[in-house]
Amino acid sequence: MKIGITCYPTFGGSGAVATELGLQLADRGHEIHFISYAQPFRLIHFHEGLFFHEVEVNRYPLFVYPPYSLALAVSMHEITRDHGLDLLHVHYAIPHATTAWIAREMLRSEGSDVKLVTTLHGTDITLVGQDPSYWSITKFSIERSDGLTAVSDYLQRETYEAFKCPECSIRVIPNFIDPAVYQRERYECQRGALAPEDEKIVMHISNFRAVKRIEDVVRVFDRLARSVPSRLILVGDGPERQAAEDLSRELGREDRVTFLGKLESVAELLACADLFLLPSEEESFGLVALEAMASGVPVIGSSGSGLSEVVTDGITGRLHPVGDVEAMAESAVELLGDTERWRRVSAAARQSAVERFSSDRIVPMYESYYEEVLAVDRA
Ligand code: GMT
Repeated sequence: MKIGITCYPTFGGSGAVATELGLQLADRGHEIHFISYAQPFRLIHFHEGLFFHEVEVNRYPLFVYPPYSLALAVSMHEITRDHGLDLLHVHYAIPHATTAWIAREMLRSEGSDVKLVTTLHGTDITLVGQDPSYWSITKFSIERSDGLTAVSDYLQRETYEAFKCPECSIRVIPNFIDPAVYQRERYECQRGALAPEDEKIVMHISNFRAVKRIEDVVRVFDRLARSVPSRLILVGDGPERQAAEDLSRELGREDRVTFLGKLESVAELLACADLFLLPSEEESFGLVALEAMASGVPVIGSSGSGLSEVVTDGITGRLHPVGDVEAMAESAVELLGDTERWRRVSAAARQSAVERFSSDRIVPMYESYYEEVLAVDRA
């Protein structure tokens, strides 16, 4: 198949999933065209069967807000036409599903066509898409996609609920990891560079937005550090970073908390971690938790959203209600204070990640879904 993929190319789960999917599909013999304003961050090397098209946005002085969505629609239209794409697969509905719909309409007006598959990732449905300024166009665009996927049952339910579209048929295709990349034994962990030998390494990786509840990460760590010698390593950047830095100083933990900033690849770091914290308000899936699990790192996080489909409470980590930092810290102490229990949970986390979410299992689900979508007209 010839497939156009559009995603947010910057740091973030949806871009990571889209890029890994493109790479895996290219390895399986498909021709993949990435269409976006920048090279996706995990797409750094030449890869056979994979092409990147940068969208140019004209910055005419009249444009206070340069219309990226329109420039993207034009690129999608031209690339589909020039390369004979079968399908456009867009990740994160806003604005990509609307943009792809425009491109498809342009193609139809010229007597050709392309199928449109939208993957819903999270806040495009649970937060941004429900804002009155985006709700109606998000509903319109997802209803007009030829195929719709969501990364968890939770997100599928939220979409039906929020957009009242019982006629939308949403296929759940979970996120995935390459077990060979996220593998504790593969990397020689430079523990000494992160923490003294006798300290446990607690990690959090995100884009530091409010939904991640970074202050809870610091509070859980503060309680843990009272009884277990440990260090908190924070990877990423975003609007809540300053608040987290301030809080760690306020709690007198600044010498135990390290902010590493944004990093392109986290597999090597995860291989050093003893515990991963993800106490988010909501996660449609929690890809980074899956990456941690595949690296043999138990996860402590919040219950009540898609993370419950990734982490099995009591087996591969612990989940507690959002904001219950006391319970999360207690679980962290129990886990890190008992080597036997930690080994058991670490092994179960790796096993569960590989058995349920390995790319070999999930990528073919996308392939068969594409085939189903493409077959509709031919039937
Ligand atoms: O929805 C977002 O916040 C953005 C998105 C991203 O690009 O990072 O994250 C979402 O998609 C990821 C990949 O499918 C999921 O693993 C994250 O759980 C999800 N984020 C939220 O639901 C907050």
